[in-house]
Amino acid sequence: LQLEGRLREALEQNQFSLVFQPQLHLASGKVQHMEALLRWECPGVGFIGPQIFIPVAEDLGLIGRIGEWVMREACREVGRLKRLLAARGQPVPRVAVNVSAHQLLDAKLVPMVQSALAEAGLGPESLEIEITESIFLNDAERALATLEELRALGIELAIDDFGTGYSSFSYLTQFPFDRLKIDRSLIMNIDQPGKGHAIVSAIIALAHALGMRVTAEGMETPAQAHALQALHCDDIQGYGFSRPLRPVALEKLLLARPAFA
Ligand code: G
Ligand code: G
Ligand code: MN
Ligand code: NA
Repeated sequence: LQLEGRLREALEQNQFSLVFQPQLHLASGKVQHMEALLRWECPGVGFIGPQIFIPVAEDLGLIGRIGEWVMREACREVGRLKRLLAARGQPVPRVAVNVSAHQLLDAKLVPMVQSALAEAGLGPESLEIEITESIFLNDAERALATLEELRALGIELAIDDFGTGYSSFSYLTQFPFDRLKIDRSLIMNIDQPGKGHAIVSAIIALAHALGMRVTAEGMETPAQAHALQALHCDDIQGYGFSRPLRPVALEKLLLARPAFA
């Protein structure tokens, strides 16, 4: 496959970049979190989505190096923002970084994350790690040990895409998550009366009862935002609040809309 050869060159040739999607904290109206999302601009092809190239990178054994680049770049950018916002007396939002199954089973992950934070001048309170449920199908015990190590450092953990394919309620009691992210497919129908609303309502209540905060993904309309607010969802992420942003645009949004102020 041609994609494979291209992917091998992508890191050396600086073809990766990050965008950041802010999440709106409903109770305060502030941005307290944002998700870092990887972008690959392949010369002569254009942007290729992570849902296409991440699985290829995993198969090629490249995900460790790509994941490390993402972690260091996300921390570096947030460190820069932290200093900029501090000059205005504003705290920096926490950045959520997606970590794949392969990374979680790599013994070098924890020291790598620690050094990424230290080099960026950030504490663990600036980082959240997002993982999808499917990772636990591989080696649940090792995954759990790594997650507990990260959490002991003060890094928050989020379970991503909740409500899709591999959902299992047992993960919620077995693993130490601070946050549950409800998948976009469930948020789409939340403003319609009926089953869609009932399911999201029940997931939010369950997450809160288990001591987790909740982010709704893929909020696109004001009606969805209002429905989520009525259900006491904590944060919302979606095009209806903000698209993923380049660092310059993110900086502008955060300066105009002080977090926690
Ligand atoms: O940004 P976009 O909506 O195209 O992302 C599609 C999928 O790719 C999402 O499931 C997202 O979690 C995943 N993704 C985006 N960036 C990263 C990354 O840096 N690492 C990993 N492992 N997955 C990512
Ligand atoms: O699986 P994960 O949650 O990491 O996926 C995040 C992906 O969802 C990103 O690729 C982002 O671009 C996309 N996304 C974020 N908000 C919306 C939205 O409101 N609508 C749609 N269709 N996609 C969204
Ligand atoms: Mn995610
Ligand atoms: Na998701």
